[in-house]
Amino acid sequence: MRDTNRQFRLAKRPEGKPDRETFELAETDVPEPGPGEALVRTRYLSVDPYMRDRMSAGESYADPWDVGDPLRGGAVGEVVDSSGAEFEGGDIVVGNLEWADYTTAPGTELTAVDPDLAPISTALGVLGMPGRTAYFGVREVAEPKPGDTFVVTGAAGAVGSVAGQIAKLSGARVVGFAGSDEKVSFLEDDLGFDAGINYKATDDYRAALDEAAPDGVDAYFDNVGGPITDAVFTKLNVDARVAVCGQISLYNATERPTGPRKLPGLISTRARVEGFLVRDFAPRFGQATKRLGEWVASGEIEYRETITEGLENAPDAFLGLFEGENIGKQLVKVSDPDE
Ligand code: NAP
Ligand code: FER
Repeated sequence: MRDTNRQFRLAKRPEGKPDRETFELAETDVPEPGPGEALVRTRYLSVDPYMRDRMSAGESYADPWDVGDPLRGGAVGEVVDSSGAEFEGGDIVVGNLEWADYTTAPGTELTAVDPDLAPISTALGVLGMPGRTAYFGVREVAEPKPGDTFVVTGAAGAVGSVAGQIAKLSGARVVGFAGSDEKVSFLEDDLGFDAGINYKATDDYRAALDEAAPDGVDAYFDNVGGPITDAVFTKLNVDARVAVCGQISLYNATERPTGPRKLPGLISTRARVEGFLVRDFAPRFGQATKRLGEWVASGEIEYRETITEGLENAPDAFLGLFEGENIGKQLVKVSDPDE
């Protein structure tokens, strides 16, 4: 148990790309749980692309933080004081916690994690929000069929790496865009993708697709947007489905981008382009987590984590998402058991 608490706050709203100045680390007292609340010691916290949206004041699916607010997000922790909450000391829980050593939270907003089922960090990745996003985005929105060509961008990341494997299990030919040769070999050699494209090694995404997806694209799971997506749109087949999951290449843009300019093609293809939020599937989260757990246990789905050590390095872990520094789920390890 630490004597004091450390907590990251939003120091200022970023213009364009956030940097270290966006964050402020404050020392506070360890908070006291109120009635029905638990005191949770953070073990792992998740950094996610959507947090960039919360740093800006504009309208978004994600509520903006105010300057001075503690940063928050998905985290796994250990209950150290359960006064009033239905948990016991030592229980592992997942919830929306502060980027801090300790957070108090209503017991009703915490979910138990079974440490015997899988490493507890997976509750933030393959068996957590990103895994569920891949599960519903592929099965309910992109809907790959046997023999289809399925393309995913951000393919070596938390969502993309799982989405591609689920599409593969559906019998599709799977092609992934990622930002390094190391990531492409992860896709092809470890995850069983049919082809990977290192988009940083070429400007001609259309030519890369001509080679990797010679029969065109039937299902597209878009995590990044921008020029790669423009190129994929030119390869869509009749009745293709596009699942708009994320647009990370645009999250730091200071001006609203023009386009997409590839919409005329949708007339001939009658393709469906559909955005989605994982929360829309909340009533079925249990089903998704169970299925993902079975796939992980059987080895049909593999997962990777990139773990940054130390709460003080959480900003670097977050900023690294925009530079492609992570393979698989980016996490921050905040404490060890028995510390
Ligand atoms: P992630 O893919 O693990 O990390 C982000 C990755 O994006 C980086 O590793 C980087 O890989 C890639 N990237 C960064 N800048 C890029 C650029 N300019 N162009 C192309 N690729 C770029 O993150 P994640 O948590 O799995 O999220 C993936 C996407 O899904 C994000 O867009 C996120 O907002 C979205 N998402 C949506 C929902 C939903 O409910 N709709 C839920 C979760 C996540 P490279 O090395 O390949 O560049
Ligand atoms: C993301 C993570 C989560 C994201 C959106 C969400 C578009 C939203 C989830 C929800 O509210 O259901 O990176 O980017």
